[in-house]
Amino acid sequence: MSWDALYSSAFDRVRKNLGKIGGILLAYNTNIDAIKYLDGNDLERRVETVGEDEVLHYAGELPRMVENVGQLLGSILWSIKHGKAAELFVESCSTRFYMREWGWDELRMGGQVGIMANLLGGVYNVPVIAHVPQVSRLQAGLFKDGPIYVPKAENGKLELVHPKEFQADEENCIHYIYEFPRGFRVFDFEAPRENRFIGAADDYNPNVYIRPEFREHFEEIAGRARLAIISGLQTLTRKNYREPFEEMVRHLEILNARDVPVHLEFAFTQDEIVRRSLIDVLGQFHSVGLNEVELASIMEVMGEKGLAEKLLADDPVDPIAVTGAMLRLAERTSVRRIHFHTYGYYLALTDYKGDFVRDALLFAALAAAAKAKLGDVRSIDAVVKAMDVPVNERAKTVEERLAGEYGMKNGIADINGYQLSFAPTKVVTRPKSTVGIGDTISSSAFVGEFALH
Ligand code: 8BR
Ligand code: 8BR
Ligand code: GLC
Repeated sequence: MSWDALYSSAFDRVRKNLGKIGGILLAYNTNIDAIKYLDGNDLERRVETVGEDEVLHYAGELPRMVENVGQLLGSILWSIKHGKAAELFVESCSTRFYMREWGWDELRMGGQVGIMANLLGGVYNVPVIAHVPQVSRLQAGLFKDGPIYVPKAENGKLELVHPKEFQADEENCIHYIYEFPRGFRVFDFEAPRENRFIGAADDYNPNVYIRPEFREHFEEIAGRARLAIISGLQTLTRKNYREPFEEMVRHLEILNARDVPVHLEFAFTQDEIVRRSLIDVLGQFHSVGLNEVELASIMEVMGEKGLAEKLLADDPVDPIAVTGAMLRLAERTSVRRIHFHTYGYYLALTDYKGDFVRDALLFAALAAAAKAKLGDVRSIDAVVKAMDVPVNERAKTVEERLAGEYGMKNGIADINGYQLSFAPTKVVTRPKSTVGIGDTISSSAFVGEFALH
């Protein structure tokens, strides 16, 4: 069958079965994304006002966190220069005020949980229970209508209500997202690809604050879930990770005792100690989702420097190196499913077999193309419209290498008792924005797999 035919049949079958999945628990990070599409002249003027000496140093090396406006502007330049995403905590009040004054073009739902809740609940109509660290009016208003719930505890009794009905006036957790297109120019820098820098003016998500409703009523909350996705651990540091980690492991144990498969969305985790600790608990998850930078960062702390380098050497990323790294990770942790995504293709390594794994990847690629094209996916019909986006040409060489090395056919191969599934993706030439595509991919594939099985 052609890839277009496989795409179309995968979409139809996932769509038909989404109603059968049941509740999905999403924890822990939700915030408000204030998106600013950068303007080169404006940015240069701002740098000159602060003074190049205060700024340009950070374009060469990111600070650990943002403590003044010079560091903010320098970090934005770092992202542009490298074409890389970065996210830093903004501690200083005056810098938070500066970002607010600078303004935004668009307010959007942010955080892995928020983005996935709107997609799964608001678009796919699958019931979700979301952890929202702070329910401000602005935050609540960004949730789509649909079966999206947050736990509310009154007199020790738990209720599930839509965030708009939660009616609390808690704080705003705002992440300022500075987006730039490929080729964006400022001073002597030119962005090699589209991306963004994120300044988090938020005291809750970066510390993985877990609400009392979740701490006190987790058994009951877990009782409503058939699947779970955990995210938001990436901003923890060796200084603050122990307490939220302990609580997360308790949540995992409860979910595992109920046979609820849990997916970990592994975003870029700067702190090596936190990264190691995540690898240590990975075996308690059913599944993990990551990109090439994240996989390389894991190989590095596992002592696989050679593999880590290979993962970052080529474009498109060498699929044989990816498979080798996924096998190492699966053998080390016993996690049952590893979903890798990169620009142009996805791979999944599972300790179980079936076409449904590949078909869920194809469904996810359609959702990602819709997200890249539109910024916000409003309905499942917008997803099917992404069928028009052509399958990435460069994925052909990737497919040929997988066929040569592992005898892959129709995107499926057997390796050392595992199944390797492949999907060539649809890449949108001029994406509206880049934030949240990874979350769309991982949640659609994970949930799609259970819709099909
Ligand atoms: P993409 O650029 O493909 O989105 O990959 C994720 C990136 O996260 C990595 O390349 C890495 O640059 C980046 N990253 C993040 Br997010 N936060 C970072 C930080 N504080 N320091 C360095 N890199 C960071
Ligand atoms: P991360 O931020 O976790 O790297 O996720 C981004 C993913 O989005 C990439 O792995 C890539 O598969 C996908 N993606 C990007 Br970036 N740009 C895209 C585009 N223009 N069209 C479709 N998918 C895209
Ligand atoms: C991180 C950021 C958040 C953004 C999300 C997108 O969680 O903190 O602002 O919306 O990534 O994936």
